[in-house]
Amino acid sequence: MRLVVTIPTYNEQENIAEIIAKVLSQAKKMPAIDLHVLVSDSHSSDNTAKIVTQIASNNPKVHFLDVKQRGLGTGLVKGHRFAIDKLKADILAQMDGDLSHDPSTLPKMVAYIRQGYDLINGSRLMKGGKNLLGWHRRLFTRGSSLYCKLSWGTFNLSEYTNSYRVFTKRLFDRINFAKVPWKSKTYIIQPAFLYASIEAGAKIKEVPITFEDRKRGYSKAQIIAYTFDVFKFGIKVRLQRSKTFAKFLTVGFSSYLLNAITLGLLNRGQIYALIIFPKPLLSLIPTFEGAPKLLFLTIDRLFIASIISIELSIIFNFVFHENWTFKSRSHSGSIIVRFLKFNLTSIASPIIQLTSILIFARILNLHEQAGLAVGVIIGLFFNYFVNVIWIWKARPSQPKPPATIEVR
Ligand SMILES: Nc1nc2c(ncn2[C@@H]2O[C@H](COP(=O)(O)OP(=O)(O)O)[C@@H](O)[C@H]2O)c(=O)[nH]1
Ligand SMILES: [Mg+2]
Repeated sequence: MRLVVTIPTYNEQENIAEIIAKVLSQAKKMPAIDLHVLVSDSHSSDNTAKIVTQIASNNPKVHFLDVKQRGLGTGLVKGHRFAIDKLKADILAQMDGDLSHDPSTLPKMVAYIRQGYDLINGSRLMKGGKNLLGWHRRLFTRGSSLYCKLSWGTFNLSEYTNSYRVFTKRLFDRINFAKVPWKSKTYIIQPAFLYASIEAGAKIKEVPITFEDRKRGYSKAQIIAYTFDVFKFGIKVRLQRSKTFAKFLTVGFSSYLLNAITLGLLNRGQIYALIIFPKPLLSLIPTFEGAPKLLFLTIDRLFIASIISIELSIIFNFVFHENWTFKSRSHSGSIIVRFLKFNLTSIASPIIQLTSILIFARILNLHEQAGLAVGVIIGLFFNYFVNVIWIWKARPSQPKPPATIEVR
């Protein structure tokens, strides 16, 4: 059985020789496996190509492919394609070329493939896993994993944005790449490939891994653009998966606008930066400095304005969910009870929003509107799940009519 480990590279001249040697040294732990390494390079401007072709010319187990264009997705997808078509791989693996992934985990991952799994996902977030990056990168990893979990509805997977994976040729051939944004310049291929594997019905196993920060060279990750792509991808998945969620998002977004406009008018007399009134509508309520304090809360204009605008958006949400979003779901019991339940579950969302507004404004010294926007997104997912589980439940499924017999 042939295993090809694809290492995508862009300017890894300081690391590439060492990682190739370390991967090859795993061969003795996998006697039944014919281990090859493929470096899939995006036309590096440093000496990566030169170093690898040199190694490859002395070692038939090492291969080099120049995919010409930039992009991690391009490097990975074209690399795996080459591994299947030209190198006749049965098992495909991928790991970073900067020694962040430890090759000594490979034999364990391959063993799971041989037990019948289709995809082994290296996870920094499960028990035993470690992520040794700086705090903002750790925040990205955790945040995007939580977001993917919620937006895809995949609660059995812990990690989404890591690249260390092993999978079968059979799985790769079943993936519909028309639906995978693999030509993107960000690393969206990582969650997107995982999602495509789930869609293809893959049997997935996660194994804990330690992610070391690179010691040499530089990171090519563009975290802001990547975050944006992860967000977009989650929305796309949801829209595909459920029209109800699309309606829920529309109502949520409209109620966010209502919330933001109300907050702006009450607190500043503005809609975002647009000045509407010379004074805030709540100008009689003092701002932070002159406001009364209650335990750890300051009852100032921002606080009162937030409460009013949030409450207004709850009512707006309920009216639209009742009559539009969840119209076709079960409406058993009285509307009053549903409204009370909705208010009760809605408490979590404003608490999340208020906490977010206050953290942004008071601790991070950022604009309260940014805090509201972040709070709304987190609150939204929370609310959706509580709504469909508790308030507007699925209708009990109708027994299927017996299959009709075709008469010619
Ligand atoms: N083929 C290819 N590989 C890339 C590209 N960008 C990054 N990589 C590789 O992807 C792996 C992870 O990239 P890195 O910059 O370390 O990102 P980080 O680990 O998320 O900070 C490394 O092996 C990079 O050389 C690219 O445009 N093309
Ligand atoms: Mg790296």
